[in-house]
Amino acid sequence: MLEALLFDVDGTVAETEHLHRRAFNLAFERHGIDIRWNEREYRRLLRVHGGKERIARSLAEHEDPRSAEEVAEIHATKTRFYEMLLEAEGAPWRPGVRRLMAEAQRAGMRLALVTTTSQANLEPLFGPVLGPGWRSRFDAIVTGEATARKKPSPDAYLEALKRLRVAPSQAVAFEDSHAGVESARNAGIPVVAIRSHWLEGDDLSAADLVLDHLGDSGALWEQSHPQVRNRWLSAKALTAWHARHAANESQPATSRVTRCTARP
Ligand code: XBP
Ligand code: MG
Repeated sequence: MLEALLFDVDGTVAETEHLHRRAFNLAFERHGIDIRWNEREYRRLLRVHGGKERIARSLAEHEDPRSAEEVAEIHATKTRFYEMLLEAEGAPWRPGVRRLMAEAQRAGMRLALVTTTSQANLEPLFGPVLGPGWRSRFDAIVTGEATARKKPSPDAYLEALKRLRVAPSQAVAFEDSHAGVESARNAGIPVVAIRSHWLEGDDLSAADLVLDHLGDSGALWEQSHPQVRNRWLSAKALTAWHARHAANESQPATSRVTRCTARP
C-alpha cells in the first residue's frame, strides 16, 4: 500500500541550479577567490553532491585548499546570496509537483522532502507557493545538514523512512539525478526519475520509472505512458503503478517485466 511520497528538491520540485551557480560565484567574489563556475563547469561539479563539498573540490582543483571552517564561511555566504536570488527571481515549480502533492495528501498519503540542499534554501522556494504554513504539509524534511553522508548514500532516505515510520516498499521517491536515484534505490525505495535541465544526460536507468515531468492539465504528455496508463502522473495512476510494481518485484527475477524508460 502506497503510504508516502518522498521528493528531492533541486531539479525535481523546481529548476534551481542556475540560481545556485550564480550564488556560488557571488560568494567566491565576496571572499576574494578567483574562481567562477561557468555552466559547463557547474554541470561537472553538480556530480559532487553538497555545496560545501563542491566548494572544497573546486578549491582543491585550483590548488587553493582551505580549512573546513573557511569552506563553511564561503558556503554560508553562498546560501545568503542564494536566498536573495530566489526571493528576487523565484523558481517556478515543475509541472505536476504541486498537484501531485495535493492529490496525494487528499488520498491520505504523507509527504517528505529529502534533499542535499541546505535547510535555509527551502523557505524561499516553498513559502511563496504553499504559504507560510508550508512546513506542516510535510511529515519529514531531511536536508543536507541532517546526515553526514550525502547522496548517493541512502542515509537521507533512510532517515526520512524512520521519521515517517513507513517501510521502503510503502513509499515512492522522486529524483532528478543519478546520485539521487542511487540514494533512494540503496534505501530500497521505488524511484520515479524526472529528467532535469542541469542533470541532462545523467544515467537514470536504475529508476523504476523515468519521465520528462509529472504532467499537468496544462502540460499533458504527448501520449499515454505505457507504465502509467495515463497522460499525467495522478495520485490514482501512481498508486496503481506502485501496486503493479510491487507485484512485479515479488515475482522471481526470471519472470519480472523489465523497466521501461519510454519518453511519454
Ligand atoms: C542538489 C544539491 C545541492 C544544491 C546546492 O540538492 O546537490 O547541493 O546543488 O545546495 P538535491 P547547497 O538533493 O535537492 O537535488 O549549496 O545548500 O548544498
Ligand atoms: Mg535534485
